[in-house]
Amino acid sequence: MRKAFAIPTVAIAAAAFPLLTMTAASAAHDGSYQADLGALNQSGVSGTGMVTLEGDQATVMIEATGLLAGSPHAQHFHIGAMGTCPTDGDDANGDGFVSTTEGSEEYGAIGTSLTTTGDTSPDSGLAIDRFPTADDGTVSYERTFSITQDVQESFAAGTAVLVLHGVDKNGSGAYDGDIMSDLDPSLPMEATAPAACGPLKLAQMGTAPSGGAETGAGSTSGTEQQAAMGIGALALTGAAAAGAVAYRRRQAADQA
Ligand SMILES: [Cu+2]
Repeated sequence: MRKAFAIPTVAIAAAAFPLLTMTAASAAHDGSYQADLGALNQSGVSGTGMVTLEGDQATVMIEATGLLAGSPHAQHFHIGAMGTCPTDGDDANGDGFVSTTEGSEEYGAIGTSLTTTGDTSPDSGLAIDRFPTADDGTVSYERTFSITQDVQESFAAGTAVLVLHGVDKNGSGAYDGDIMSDLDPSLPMEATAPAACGPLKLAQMGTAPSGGAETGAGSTSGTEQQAAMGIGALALTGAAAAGAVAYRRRQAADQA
């Protein structure tokens, strides 16, 4: 007869855990991420990227200085590799540039094109008419849009990297030179080579900072929900166990 009581307990757990799993999955990447941009190709660029994720919505803020003024600077989330940035020493073919391709082993492929308007897919990776032009050598970018599943997963895995492109390596004041781009042979390498790079690291979990104690990362509605459901499931399991004990006592009393 004890087995009869085990069944409801299992049923309760089965009912509760799919919901727990769903909650965890949907919130896995939610939070605020920060990238401290480091210069590549001796660009002298510095800056910061902030990304807040909530579901498929991303709010992206970029502040950067030291860029070639008046020229477009492609900017992307790169995803799916090591989540790190190359150094100028990663110039594999020795042409004097760390190209976008040479850096991809570290930061991966384009996952999102951080355009000012319109499409944000990798297809817009070199849509130079829709990227910031750094009119005074600075970029101040903010936009909210939806991101794809693979990008969400890369953030959750800690492998999303912010990369800004376009570097005036020969100091001519424009994108030029004899070395052509690895991405588009009709463009100078200077137009597409990475100028700055920063891994996007989780700075704060969730989207509603409320001063969590132990982690210092605030609490999230998802976490609270999980905790509440966890307690509920335990309480139900406890009730079932207590019921089983009571039943056995009754049974023992009957037999006595
Ligand atoms: Cu890029």
